[in-house]
Amino acid sequence: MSTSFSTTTDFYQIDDLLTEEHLLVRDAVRQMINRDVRPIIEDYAQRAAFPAHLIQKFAEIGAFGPTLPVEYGGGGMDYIAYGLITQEIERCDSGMRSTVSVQSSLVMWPIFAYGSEEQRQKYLPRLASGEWIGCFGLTEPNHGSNPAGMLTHFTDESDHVVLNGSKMWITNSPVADIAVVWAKNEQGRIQGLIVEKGMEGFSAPEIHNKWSLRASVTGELVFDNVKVPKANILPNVEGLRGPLGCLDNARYGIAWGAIGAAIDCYETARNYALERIQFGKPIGAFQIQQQKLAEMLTEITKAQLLAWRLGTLKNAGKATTAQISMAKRNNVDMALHIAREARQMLGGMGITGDYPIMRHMMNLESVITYEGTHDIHALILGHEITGIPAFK
Ligand code: TGC
Ligand code: FAD
Repeated sequence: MSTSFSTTTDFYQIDDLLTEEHLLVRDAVRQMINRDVRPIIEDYAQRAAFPAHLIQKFAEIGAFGPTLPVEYGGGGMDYIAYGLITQEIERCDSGMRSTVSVQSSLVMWPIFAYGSEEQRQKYLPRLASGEWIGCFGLTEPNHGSNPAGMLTHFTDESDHVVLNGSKMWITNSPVADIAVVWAKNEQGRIQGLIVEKGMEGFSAPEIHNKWSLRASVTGELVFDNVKVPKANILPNVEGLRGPLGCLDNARYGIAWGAIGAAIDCYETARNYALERIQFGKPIGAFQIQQQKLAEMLTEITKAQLLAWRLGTLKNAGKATTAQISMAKRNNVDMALHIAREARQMLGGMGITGDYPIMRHMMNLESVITYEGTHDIHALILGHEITGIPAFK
């Protein structure tokens, strides 16, 4: 049935492709976000403060480890459900989605996929319940896009190893109880270690003065002769494929999350365009503003289809790194473009904290940079297309 006036961002009826469980999960997250996060997030972002009390709320709705088995505290859900969770959270704030992405995809997932049974049992239930918060240390001050060049390393000292080096730009590091850290062994092979808060020589200073992800806490990880028990080394992976495997999951979640930010900007702009009167008419009556809205809805719809199809491939274990790169790259770029257009549609009001658009826009500058920059994802696709790696 056609309507003359559409208020939906489910323009292609993608909800019809979702199961009852997907819809229940999405609605539960949306409800919690609208009740507990939306009313406070702007204030936290303005003060550059991390709303730590929300960790418990995220745990209660099952946002930590939703795809992991129930026996470890996970949700036993599929990847579409995970995508819907990140979408609903990022609809409110990318920084809050970051907290969830890191805990689920970059801390719990590697412990599950690469860890020993003892490590799974020790860490996963506590991370799922929000008792512990984790962070993921791959990037270094001089090795961002090229993590293979990392300098952080450890030496073998019988029952433990000694870790030295530093990591930079680490989401959640100042508040984390554990850090999954990627470092080179004496043979120069990359391995993952679980470093715990309180280990001597380990510190996690906060990075200040961010104009982006202000409600998310970011820091460094510094290792000065830290003695890490060998039992804390992830036994089942070696090489860059360890951390890059985690990134596949987190990038997938971001591809969905960015749609949430785009929808929030689009809906804000649409509502404003219908209310704001200039030249005696709502600005939404002018063709150029209608064109902006038409393009936004089109791009959101395309991004939704990309994410949904990628989710079905992921559920079938068939999603490739290059497919994930395409979705992360496209959807974040799409969201950032919509945020900039929506900001303009609000005129001067668009730069204030009375509306969420400027916060989304600034947040998305980080999202388009972390988990592989926009350019690096183009190169991953270029490699796939030509067989020639341009980053070497
Ligand atoms: P390359 O030679 O291509 O590969 C090295 C080894 O890794 C394997 N591999 C993968 N394995 C699993 N999953 C993937 N996605 C994989 N991609 C590659 C590959 O088969 C090979 O294995 P092996 O066994 O033969 O050694 O690696 P390269 O050094 O040439 O680098 C390629 C490049 C540039 C694409 C890669 O380094 C890259 O993706 N760089 C971007 C770095 C990045 O994304 N950093 C993110 C840091 S974490 C973060 O930002 C968290 S923000 C979280 C938040 O707040 O939400
Ligand atoms: P660089 O690698 O120095 O890149 C600078 C520019 O050069 C970019 O435009 C890039 O695209 C371009 N470039 C680099 N190499 C090439 C090439 N071969 N060809 C063409 N162009 C190239 N990391 C973690 O490990 N854990 C985290 O939790 C985490 N959280 C983050 C949170 C925030 C808020 C931010 C901003 C970053 C976070 N990061 C984290 C780090 C993030 O992954 C890196 O910033 C990102 O990978 C880029 O690295 P870089 O900043 O060193 O930029």
